[in-house]
Amino acid sequence: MMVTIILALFATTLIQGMVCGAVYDYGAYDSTRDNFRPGTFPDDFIWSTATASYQIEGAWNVDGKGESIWDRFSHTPGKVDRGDTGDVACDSYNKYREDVQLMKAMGLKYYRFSLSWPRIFPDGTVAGGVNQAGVDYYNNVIDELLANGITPMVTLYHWDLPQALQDRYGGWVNETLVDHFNDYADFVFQTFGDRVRYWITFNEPWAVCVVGYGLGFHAPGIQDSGNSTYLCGHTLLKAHARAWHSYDQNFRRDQGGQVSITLSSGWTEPFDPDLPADVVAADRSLQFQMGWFAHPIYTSEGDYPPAMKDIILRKSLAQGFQESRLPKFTPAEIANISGTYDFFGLNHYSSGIVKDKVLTGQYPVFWTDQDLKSTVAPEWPQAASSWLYSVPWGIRRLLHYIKQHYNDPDIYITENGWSEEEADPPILEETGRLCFYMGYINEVLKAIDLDGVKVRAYTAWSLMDNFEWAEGYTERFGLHCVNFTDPNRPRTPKQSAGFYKDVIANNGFPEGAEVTAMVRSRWEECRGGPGGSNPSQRRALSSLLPSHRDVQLSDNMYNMYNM
Ligand code: GBH
Repeated sequence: MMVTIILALFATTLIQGMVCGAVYDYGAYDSTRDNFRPGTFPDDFIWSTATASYQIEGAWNVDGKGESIWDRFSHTPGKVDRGDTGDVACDSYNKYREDVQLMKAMGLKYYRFSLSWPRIFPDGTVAGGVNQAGVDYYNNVIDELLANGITPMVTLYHWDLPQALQDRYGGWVNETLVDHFNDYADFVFQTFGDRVRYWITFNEPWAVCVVGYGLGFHAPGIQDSGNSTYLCGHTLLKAHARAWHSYDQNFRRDQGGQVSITLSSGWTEPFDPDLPADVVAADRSLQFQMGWFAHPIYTSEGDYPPAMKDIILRKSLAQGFQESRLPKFTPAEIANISGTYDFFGLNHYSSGIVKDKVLTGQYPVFWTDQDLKSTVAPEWPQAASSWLYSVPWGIRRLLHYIKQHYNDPDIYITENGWSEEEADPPILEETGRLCFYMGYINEVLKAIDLDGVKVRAYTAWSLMDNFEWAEGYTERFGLHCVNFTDPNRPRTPKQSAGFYKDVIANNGFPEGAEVTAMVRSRWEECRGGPGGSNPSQRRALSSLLPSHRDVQLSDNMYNMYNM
């Protein structure tokens, strides 16, 4: 182990000069990092909450709706925990009026939800015919929101592809879907655009392609990491750009709305900020999460991030491929995709710590393409979801990174949230979520006030407990609890719903407000975490590393160094 570290330190001095330009100022020693900052958000700041069609609607085969890939997937034994399905979910197909009242009670002025493509076009195509009952349903939802003073923000694709398009074309690996998506987008702009001003084409292309077409943990369940993953991303970028241009050319003038995409990214911190290789690896990790889609859309040079192009080409050739497994855009395509945004939609939840690590393998795999190992710090509290840790300052750094790298866009945080386990009786005094929202919302305020990031919206995921994809109903992200064993699916506010309501009412944390006093009184308690299990090993390793590191080492990291 010593040898590895000494070699790594030696390599550092060699490449130091070369990578300086790429080194990001992590603000690692920023004294404001862990302190609560009172203050209010800009006057027109948007407070929102979000859901997605398959996760809440139910009514999977009702009133002419077509089958989606998530219907098929959840009905396939072994794909979802306990065999849970979205057949009924929160029954929002029938209970949307009640949902709107929940939002109204919290003082929400915006709601982000998604349309089920196969509810509108049962076989995914215009030629196959429109399902009027589906159109009526969304008209009702939109009208009900507006009647209650709530502005709709609509996602066109939150993962429920018409199964017919999967069967006929193989789904997103096939570029034919660009046309079909454009037809669908055109129809919804035309049909709902008189009342909807905020559109999101795709929710999290990363998850669609990595989890759906790479790992296969999500529908359509294809396991082809490192090939289909990139083909899928290629199609989604083209489909997004095509729909954006359609809106721009055909609807923007009359409707005056905005169209963008929502990307998900964690924040990544280098394992050792003094090792340039780790700093570059942390950046590379962001490129494989966010840059993959953000670089083509949000930079003026467009195209995939250079770091991704270089490494995937190198790996592909070493594996005997004739060319890179990452598809190429033509110059015309690059120009066509660059600039297709009106804001930056961001879903952010968690952070990681990244170490540079050469990974070799005969087969193409999205993960080994990245040459890094990722871990977490022991003091980071963990949610019920295996991938979710509370690292409030991570969101501030990520927001700052987006400002610096992607043209200082208006940023709409379209999701941020925390899960607890399903429990009987349900957990309504959920300290974990309360602490998460306190910390993250306060860091967003710092990003606006101290870093000048143009954050325009904050959206809590989720309005209520819902179908958490492959985890079914075992993980709960709601501000409201939903009882899924009761046919009426009653909703009950959790403590965090009351907290969010107070934050909205005060537009943040003004001095003198009750909510501000409450946050102050619980701030220290919220910063505590469970801690790691093997402190002596960590100390031993810590002593080998720079003393000013601002995260502790987890056992996981210790193992990482030992590999
Ligand atoms: C969001 O994705 C989704 O947009 C939303 O629908 C969902 O309910 C919410 O998160 C909570 O999960 O174990 O390798 O399969 C957040 C980003 C991407 C995190 C997929 C979990 C699964 C990783 N998610 N990821 S894996």
